[in-house]
Amino acid sequence: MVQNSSLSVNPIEPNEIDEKLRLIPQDEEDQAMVNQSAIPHINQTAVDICPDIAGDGHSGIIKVSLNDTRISAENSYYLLTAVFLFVWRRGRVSRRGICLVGLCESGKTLIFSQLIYKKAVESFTSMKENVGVLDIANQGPLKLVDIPGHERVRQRFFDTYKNTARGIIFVIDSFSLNKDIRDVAEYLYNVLTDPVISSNQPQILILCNKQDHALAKGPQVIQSVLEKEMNVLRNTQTNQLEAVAEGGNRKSSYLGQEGKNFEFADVHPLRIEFAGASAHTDDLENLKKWLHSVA
Ligand SMILES: Nc1nc2c(ncn2[C@@H]2O[C@H](COP(=O)(O)OP(=O)(O)O)[C@@H](O)[C@H]2O)c(=O)[nH]1
Ligand SMILES: [Mg+2]
Repeated sequence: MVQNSSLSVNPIEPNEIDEKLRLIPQDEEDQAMVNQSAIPHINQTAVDICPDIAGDGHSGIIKVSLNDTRISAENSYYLLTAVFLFVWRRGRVSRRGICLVGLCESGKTLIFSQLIYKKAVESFTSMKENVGVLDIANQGPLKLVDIPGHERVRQRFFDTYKNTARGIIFVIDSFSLNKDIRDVAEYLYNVLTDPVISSNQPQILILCNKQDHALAKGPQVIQSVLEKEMNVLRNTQTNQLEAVAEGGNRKSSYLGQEGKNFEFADVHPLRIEFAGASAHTDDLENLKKWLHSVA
């Protein structure tokens, strides 16, 4: 159970955010990781440092004999793997953003203000993002970004912040889902098939907000309703893609597993979780637990 006290939050100016995020000790972690990785020793017999050759003035020449120079394919493989892991982990460690996305009126800004200001702040439909810092106890700060849901601007803001996303919270209005199901599924489909998201693999939480509403659907029902809608959408999108680019690499953009109905569990390697919340009653425990696990 995440204690409220373990997740303290501060509204903060954008330039202060960068200052705070710089405090994360990335280099130590990276160094530890490289030390632990399986970089093989360069075989001492393969490369000899020549002692001074009397009279020729050349010292420290690297003498390499033909038999010994071979850096084996295995060693190259280990070295490349280590470099790749180093670069990948460095990218992952430096990604400290959490993007709040979802349709207009789903409750993103109320969630943002409950987490950052610890109170409900009524907001108007915004065309600008809100940015604040969450301090997760023992795990460092996360930069929370509330991305406006308006169709005209949301892609632009998502493009700006998606590269730094360590996690994405997709907020759903659990009461009005029936009415909005098509739009919700389309937006979610776009997020999940985004090449940057597929490549960086941030953790994804589908947050079923407004659970305080008497007619709200629970997270499990929402998951199955969404899976059905995503299935329909995937068929349409796949058919369109095939029509446009015959012979193209369809698999790269295929969401889930081919030959069966769409399930969130099949969207490898993304980890997608569902949880309920009510920003209105400040019931955000599931969200705080998730933030803790992501940080
Ligand atoms: N009943 C209820 N209303 C909520 C909840 N979260 C947000 N709202 C209301 O839904 C409306 C839209 O919220 P807002 O945060 O502006 O949504 P956004 O457009 O996604 O940023 C506002 O009137 C909020 O008070 C909730 O958990 N329960
Ligand atoms: Mg808003």
